[in-house]
Amino acid sequence: MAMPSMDRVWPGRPRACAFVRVAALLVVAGACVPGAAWSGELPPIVTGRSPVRVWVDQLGYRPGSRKILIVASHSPLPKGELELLLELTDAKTGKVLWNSLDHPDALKPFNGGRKDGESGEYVAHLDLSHLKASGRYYVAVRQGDKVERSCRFTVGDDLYRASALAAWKMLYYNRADTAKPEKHAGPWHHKLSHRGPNQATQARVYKWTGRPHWEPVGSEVADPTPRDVSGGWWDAGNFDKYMGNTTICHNELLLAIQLLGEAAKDGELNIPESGNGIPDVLDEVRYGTEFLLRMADATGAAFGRVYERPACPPEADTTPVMLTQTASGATMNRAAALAYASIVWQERKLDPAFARTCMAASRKSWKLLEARPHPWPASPKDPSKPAPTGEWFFVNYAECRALAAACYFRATGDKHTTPSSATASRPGTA
Ligand SMILES: [Ca+2]
Repeated sequence: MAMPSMDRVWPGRPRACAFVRVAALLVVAGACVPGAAWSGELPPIVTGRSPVRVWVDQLGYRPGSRKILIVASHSPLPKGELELLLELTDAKTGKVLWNSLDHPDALKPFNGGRKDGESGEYVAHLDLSHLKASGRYYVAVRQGDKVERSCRFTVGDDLYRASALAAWKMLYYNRADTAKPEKHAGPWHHKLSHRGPNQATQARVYKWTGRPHWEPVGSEVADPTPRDVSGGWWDAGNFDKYMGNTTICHNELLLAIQLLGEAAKDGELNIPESGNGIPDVLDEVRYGTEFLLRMADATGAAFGRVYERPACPPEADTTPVMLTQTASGATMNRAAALAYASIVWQERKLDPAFARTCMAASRKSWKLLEARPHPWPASPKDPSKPAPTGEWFFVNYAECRALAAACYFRATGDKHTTPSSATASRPGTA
């Protein structure tokens, strides 16, 4: 660490004499003098009501990356060390490694020191890019005898790994219609849900009453055929399973898997499929893929939404699971998603039979759409547009059609599997 520079001052502030600066340091440093015993107690963390807040990237910073922390206040930020001292502190030892008194240029006022129009705060950037040693740190904020601290943050090479795996594991927590044992789900464990009579394995199409997309589809059964639409991921706090949301998430996860390549490993997520020799991220996506396989009738026409009533714990709900009617938008979304899944499984060479199953289901939906061109059901007011069926939204039809066609071409190399000029000219198609 560089020695304190005594000839540098805060921007715009007259040069202070060395005595004043040293005295100020001793005053504001309070009990945190070098050599003082570390009690292990951390200062209280800043809140939105703290006079001066320091916000950090809680994911952390790589050793070689820029490290810009945000200093914010509802009042103009103090410009003198007599009023404010920021101390970079080792969170494990309590040792102060660096302070703003010695490095006043590290704090750069934002917007010329004027109030920031968007946040409504006075803001400055604290540049700690010099900090390259891996470890755990915080920034103490000292004003007079008051001391608070930022959230702790990490500097390290692999700091994004834990957060990335946590993001993937979120999908497991959102799995629908299954039990989640404590060994996989921790405090969010629960028993088998939505598997009773008329639930996920016996769902029926209901007549949509026009209610919002997070509410029950309706009260009147439109088609009494029981259908297994179990699996997939609940959308959020509501337990709907939307074709649009599922497929866009599913497809982006497949892209992530392609980009990860060999970096994706088995046993990374602590899920039921950990240890089966298949990368856990691919196992997780398959939970969605298998749901999409179920989300169609015998003709390949896909349903737009599954409604499951939310409950806590999930198994407490015993009410019927409801489907919206089949729609061309859902059908193309499904065709594209299954085609893409087939390609990724072919690339991995881990389950050729599953790859073929996905491709066959996709092509069936595609051929249905060739025979029954989009959109259906059509809007009574404008037959060129689809009628809403309570599904919420679908992924762009033309984009999905292009994705499906690209996957067919990738799989076969046959240009005749790509869209014909006749279908391409139809309304709503690419
Ligand atoms: Ca696995």
